[in-house]
Amino acid sequence: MATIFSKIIRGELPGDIVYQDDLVTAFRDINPGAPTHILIVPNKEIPTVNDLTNEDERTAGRMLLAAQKIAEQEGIAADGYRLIINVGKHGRQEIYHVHMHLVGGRPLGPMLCR
Ligand code: DGP
Repeated sequence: MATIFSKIIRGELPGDIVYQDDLVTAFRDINPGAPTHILIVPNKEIPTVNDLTNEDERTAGRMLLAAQKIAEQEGIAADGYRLIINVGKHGRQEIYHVHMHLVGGRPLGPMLCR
């Protein structure tokens, strides 16, 4: 079964896509936690960071380079932003298709609630 994110990537479900290349796609989060909240997702379905292999090295690197480009595109690069990847149960990962959150557009609070 394809993930929701695969369906957005393939255009089978609506998504506000802001960036796409041969390895990754980025679209706005449906439930934004900041003025800019974008998900950067490998085009290949990989459930969690734990499932990455050496073959995915270029894809993993591309996620960061896409984040850099999108932050520039969104006008938030100079002020800064946060990149987050949730992994598994303790990481409160909801969608089991690797994704990196790019959040910014305002000063963000502390990284973790203690
Ligand atoms: P995580 O907890 O890291 O797995 O975050 C999943 C994020 O995915 C969450 O912030 C909400 C977002 N999301 C869930 N379903 C959809 C959807 O159908 N479309 C979009 N654009 N985002 C979604």
